[in-house]
Amino acid sequence: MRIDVVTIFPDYLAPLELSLAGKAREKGLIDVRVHDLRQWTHDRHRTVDDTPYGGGAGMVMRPEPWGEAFDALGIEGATVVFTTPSGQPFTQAVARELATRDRIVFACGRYEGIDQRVLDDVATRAEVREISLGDYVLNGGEVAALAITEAVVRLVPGFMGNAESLLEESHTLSDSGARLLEYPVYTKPATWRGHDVPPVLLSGDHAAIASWRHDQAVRRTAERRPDLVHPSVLLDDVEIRPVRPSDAGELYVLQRACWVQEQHDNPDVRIPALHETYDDVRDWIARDTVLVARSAGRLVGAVRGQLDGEVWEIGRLMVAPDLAGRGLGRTLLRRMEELAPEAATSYALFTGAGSARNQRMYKKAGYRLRGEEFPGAVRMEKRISPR
Ligand code: JD8
Repeated sequence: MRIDVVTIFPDYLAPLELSLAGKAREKGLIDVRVHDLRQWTHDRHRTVDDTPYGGGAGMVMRPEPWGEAFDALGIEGATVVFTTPSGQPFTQAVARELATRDRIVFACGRYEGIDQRVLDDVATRAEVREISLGDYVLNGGEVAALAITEAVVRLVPGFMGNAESLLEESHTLSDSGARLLEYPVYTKPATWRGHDVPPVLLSGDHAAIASWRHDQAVRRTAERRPDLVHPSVLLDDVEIRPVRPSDAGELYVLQRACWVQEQHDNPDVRIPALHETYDDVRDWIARDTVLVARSAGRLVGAVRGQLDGEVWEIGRLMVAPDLAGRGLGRTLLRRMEELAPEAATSYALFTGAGSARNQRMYKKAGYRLRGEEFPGAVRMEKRISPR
């Protein structure tokens, strides 16, 4: 693969000499060339920018130097990547795509950007990709070109010593189609500053180690990047169905277990769920709309709904503590919202004033705080968009 980088700050790309890309160059796997755009200027000041047509702050990069640069580099058939905050988000999938190219030319802009006619002209004789490193503003395109080059080069066949390890990485699709974040890693010593390595990793039991690592990856992904995976992957063996009278016992026990944390977070609050009797539970599962979640024969979650006027009151949303953080709560909430009768115009629920994690989840689901439900508990509501 040949990579050309055009920039007014060639030293910015010096890191490509080092690290991974450096080795790839030694192996002849990639040929990286960095070019100073100013070599394609002809005035004493080697000018690459001018004032913007239509006015406004800052300067715009002139088209002529770029045009001459691309002419000189011969970009026919190449993939020309303009790194720009208005580009397509860069992802591992884009990296895999670019890694199939023979020739990539990075155009690193500065100032307010490059005259648009440069991109329009290049598009007549090469593939143009406008790619953004992320939703934040940098001062130029060099950092993005560096990062994209590293992410692409390491996917070039023959580059990674053990291609095997590429399969296990974050953002790499696993067999079940899940894109899971990495599990935590450890090395010697087994105890460091009083911190022990998780015993399972010292057990030699590879099945247990693999299961522990998967659990850790699922937990991290659900907590840090729920957007990455389809809920079904996190809950691949969970069945959600309407409650049956036979669920009452388990539900009563689960309710007690799930509200212990709530009591910890709200020590001075009298929490109704912890003061209900078994018969109370049997009464409301007979009266209300109730969904339960079961996994491996165990009741692991539940939620109820009841109509109060035009408000679909959602409550008793519970997830077995050992399965928290996998998106089951959000899935149960969404499923109960879907069961709201036509007459309902809003959803409402309440949680502990001290239950930050719950409130965060409800806010992510579109609920907004609506004052006190009772001492120590906050009410949250969400309008139902017209159906
Ligand atoms: C190229 C000029 C600076 C941007 C006025 C600040 C990528 N993820 C990313 N954030 N920022 C960039 C990026 C910024 C650039 C250029 C890329 C060329 N600037 C401009 C518009 C607002 N200044 C980027 N990839």
